[in-house]
Amino acid sequence: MTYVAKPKLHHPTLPQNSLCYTRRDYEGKISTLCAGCGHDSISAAIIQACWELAVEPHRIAKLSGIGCSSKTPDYFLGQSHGFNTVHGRMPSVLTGANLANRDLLYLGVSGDGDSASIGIGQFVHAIRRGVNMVYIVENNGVYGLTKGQFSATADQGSTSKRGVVNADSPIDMVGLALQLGATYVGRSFSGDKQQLVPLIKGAIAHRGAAFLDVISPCVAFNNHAGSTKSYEYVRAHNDAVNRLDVIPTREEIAVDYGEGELVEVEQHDGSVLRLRKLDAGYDPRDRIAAMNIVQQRQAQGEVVTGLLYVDAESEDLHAHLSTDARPFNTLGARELSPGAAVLDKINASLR
Ligand SMILES: Cc1ncc(C[n+]2csc(CCOP(=O)(O)OP(=O)(O)O)c2C)c(N)n1
Ligand code: SF4
Ligand SMILES: [Mg+2]
Repeated sequence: MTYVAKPKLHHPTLPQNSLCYTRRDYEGKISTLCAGCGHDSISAAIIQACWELAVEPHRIAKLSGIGCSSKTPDYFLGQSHGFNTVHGRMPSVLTGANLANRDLLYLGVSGDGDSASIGIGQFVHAIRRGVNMVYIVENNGVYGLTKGQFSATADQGSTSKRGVVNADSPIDMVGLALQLGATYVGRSFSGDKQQLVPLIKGAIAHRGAAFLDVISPCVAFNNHAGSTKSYEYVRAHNDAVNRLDVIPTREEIAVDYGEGELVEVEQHDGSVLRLRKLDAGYDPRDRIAAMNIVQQRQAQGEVVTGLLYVDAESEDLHAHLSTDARPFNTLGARELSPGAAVLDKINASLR
């Protein structure tokens, strides 16, 4: 329970990262989610990724909406900045925070209800504007918090726990993100930490809108036969196109792979995304091909996972708007409020 505080004492032999922090330093409160909920595994993957990258916790801002998924930021990165918005409104609050201070790493955590139903208008504009962020949708196909109604990502023909058939067409968040211009797009499964942790690390290193659709089974309302978001269904239909390693700098590359099995993409910060191909013909630098394969495999009932698309030349909203690089909290009163004369000049220039 959240009122049970975690002990602060660390065992002295716990492994530490380059900042001398243990994984415990990236944890949050004790989770109140149902035992076995996929969302808890995603929280564990976020903790692992931030610990491995040795991100300073005070450099991260985690934002969410409303839902079981949106509660999870309470359970990780307890020493980071946090903002729990109104249902579906996380993207605009994140966009504003990012514009005010580009020095933080923005982590948006949401659910399929939060982002594909009530918040879809917010989601699409944050993605198409290229806000520099890691946007994770913890996708279980239902509104878990309000007791399991179908969400907009539930597959047509899938059944609820009580046997009701979903007649509506699903929204595919990955297809949407690709179409909207996201520059880093991945899909993963909460039960595959080996795949998910590097995808999150790559997204953190990426400059621009990085989107991750993570299938995350709801054990209370959507883990039965007939659901396409259950542990069993996703394990049986998981079609990974590649496996990702994130190498912090080019020098550190040590592993040997056979020729033709690798794609390497260098990101702005010098980190290298090293992709081992599982699908020989798949090139994650081709947006149209990514859109095609996602649609084709989906029609066959498969769940395509991995790093589906990356644009190494990506730009973010600040570059589009040519904003001042200085965070607002470093500016003085005169710069933030330059007075009526300056405002008159701006107005005159627009007449
Ligand atoms: C404005 C508003 N409308 C409706 C609700 C009720 N509500 C709370 S959470 C939720 C859906 C959450 O679903 P999802 O984002 O998929 O999260 P999950 O619980 O499945 O992780 C709804 C409809 C609300 N809190 N606020
Ligand atoms: S209701 Fe579903 S989504 Fe919510 S905590 Fe329980 S298993 Fe997770
Ligand atoms: Mg949901």
